[in-house]
Amino acid sequence: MPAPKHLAQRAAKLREQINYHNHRYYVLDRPEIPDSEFDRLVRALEALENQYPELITADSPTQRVGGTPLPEFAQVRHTVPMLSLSNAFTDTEVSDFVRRIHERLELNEIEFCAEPKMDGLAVSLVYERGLLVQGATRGDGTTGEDVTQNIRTIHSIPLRLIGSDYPQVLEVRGEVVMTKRGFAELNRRQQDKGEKLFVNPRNAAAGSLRQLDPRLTALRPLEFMCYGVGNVENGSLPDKHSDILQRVQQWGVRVSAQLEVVQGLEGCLDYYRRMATKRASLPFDIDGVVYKVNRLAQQEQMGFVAKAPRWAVAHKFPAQEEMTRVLAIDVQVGRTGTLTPVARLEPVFVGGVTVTNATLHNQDEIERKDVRVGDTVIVRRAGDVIPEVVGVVLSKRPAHTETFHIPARCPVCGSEVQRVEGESAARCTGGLYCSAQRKEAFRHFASRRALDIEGLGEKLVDQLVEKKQVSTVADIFALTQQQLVELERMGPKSAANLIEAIEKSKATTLPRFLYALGIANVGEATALALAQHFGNLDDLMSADEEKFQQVEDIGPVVARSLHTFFQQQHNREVIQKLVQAGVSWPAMEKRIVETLPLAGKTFVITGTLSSMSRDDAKARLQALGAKVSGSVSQKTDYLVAGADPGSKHDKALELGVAILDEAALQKLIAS
Ligand code: 5U1
Repeated sequence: MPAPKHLAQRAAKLREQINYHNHRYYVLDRPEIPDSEFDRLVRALEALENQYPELITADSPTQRVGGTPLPEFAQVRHTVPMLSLSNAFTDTEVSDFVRRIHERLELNEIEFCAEPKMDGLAVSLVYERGLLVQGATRGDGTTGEDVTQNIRTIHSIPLRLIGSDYPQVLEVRGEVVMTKRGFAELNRRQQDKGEKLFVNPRNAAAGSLRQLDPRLTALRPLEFMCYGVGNVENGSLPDKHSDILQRVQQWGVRVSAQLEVVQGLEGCLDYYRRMATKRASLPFDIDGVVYKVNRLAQQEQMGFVAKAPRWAVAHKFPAQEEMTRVLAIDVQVGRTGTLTPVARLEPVFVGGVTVTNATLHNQDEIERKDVRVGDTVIVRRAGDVIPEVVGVVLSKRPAHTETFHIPARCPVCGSEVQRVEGESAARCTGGLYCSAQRKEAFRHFASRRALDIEGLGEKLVDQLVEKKQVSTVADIFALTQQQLVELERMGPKSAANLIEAIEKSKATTLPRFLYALGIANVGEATALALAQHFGNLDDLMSADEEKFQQVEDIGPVVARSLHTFFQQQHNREVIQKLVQAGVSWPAMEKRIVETLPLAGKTFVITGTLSSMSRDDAKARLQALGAKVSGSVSQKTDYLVAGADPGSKHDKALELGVAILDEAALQKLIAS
């Protein structure tokens, strides 16, 4: 039975609505309705089409994903060849390009259309009477592959153009790309499934578009960005490139939001610099910018050279990826004992600098990428991000390479290396004994919130460690004025002051002492909770992981870290020496936190307090059982606001958090 007229009309209306919202969502990035509402429209159309298959049209939004995989892609001959672009790598080369245009056109001021050069895969889309009839890759510029079924799965490509004033045949050209975020999500999914990871968004886009099964392409987050038109029949277009792109955009095709009309060489170079600074924050990878003479009549006058137009040039950014060879893999020990494998590379110029090292992050990453000494690898340096190895070129792997493993013992101190379950990092358990961790451990030990040794700064620590005057933090207390005077920039007066500060630091508190030890994952709040729970150091040092987990907010990772630290003989010896040197603290009462007056309450402190420092206020609130957090959220009970409180105060007002001034805080503490 044919579909009744009103249902045919309803199907047409639904198609129109879905296409409208699809365009707002995928092309304009301005959705009007929630996803659930959009899904409802699609389901309604599907139901109608199931009941009356004759209502299905080629441009129906339900028909994006075709059914059957292809045996291979058919070849497509481009009606108008798809040209490539000449490249310019320096300002001088751009200046030469502009000069040649001035000479040929005998004009001094040229208008250019400047666009980002998307790092994707060039494709051609052919629309006949507004209907998408063909999608093809660029191929060699003359012949490409017919990827229509795959192209149809890309939501930012309209299956039918909007409006009616388009040419009868319109070929739109541009790049199929993947957003950086889409790429990261795709790789996460690949990793979860144990499948091969893609090296970069461009490879992922190319691989996705060349799937023989369009259902697979449909699962990939691909997008399309138009940069021009090819074959145009029976219809007219504006006489400037920028206006043509604007028209194409009005017909529903996505065009770069960064497109600009600029004047002359200065305008081009200024655009290049602005895009270079924006590059890292753009949603897509771009590898340069393109300048095109804007007026079509002038383009025609310029003509072509070989396979590239004389009226356009790609001004490339320094490459962010290059190939090089792994000479060695070293393991660095960081300030908290984390072991980081680092690839030593044959020097390579990438991202504007010469790179000789790249982080391999951790054992999981090494296994995932299977990087081996001798491998040829792709190194990436994007923006100011530290260089990383993104993948191995397996076809170039030499014979007899070996898989790399993080060593079982610390390469610096020989202590056991532990891999914490659920964490990708491997850690040296050497703690204060490990010289790689020592400088940082000294800095941390002497810092204001730890033992607070005034004058024992970074430079001094470096000298003391390098001159081997101290090997563990306990040695600080054996330093003499004579030893200190011999250090650079240390006069008798400063040496005497430092000795006095060291002496003064011996009288501390148990939470400060625990924090000063620099145990992995033990910050100030954890140190305080530990001190309050155990009350003394002996009980704490003999606790097992289970006992540690009984402390509020301590989970298995921190418990393991604490237990491991206190089980190491050298750490116990350092602690013993510190106590022997006179480091001491007043006895602490064991506290059952739940019984304290401010238990369960979360405070945030902001602004300047006049009667005490913020640290003091924090310590006093914590002593009453409160938690003190650094930022205001729904979980905050009170904001303590001193003078000039700033944005935390605004946020607290917004969330309806109770605000205490200094007087109210003092009253609370006193009561
Ligand atoms: N943005 C942009 N990319 N791109 C690539 N424009 C552009 N134009 C091209 C190519 C190959 O070619 C035309 C100038 C012919």
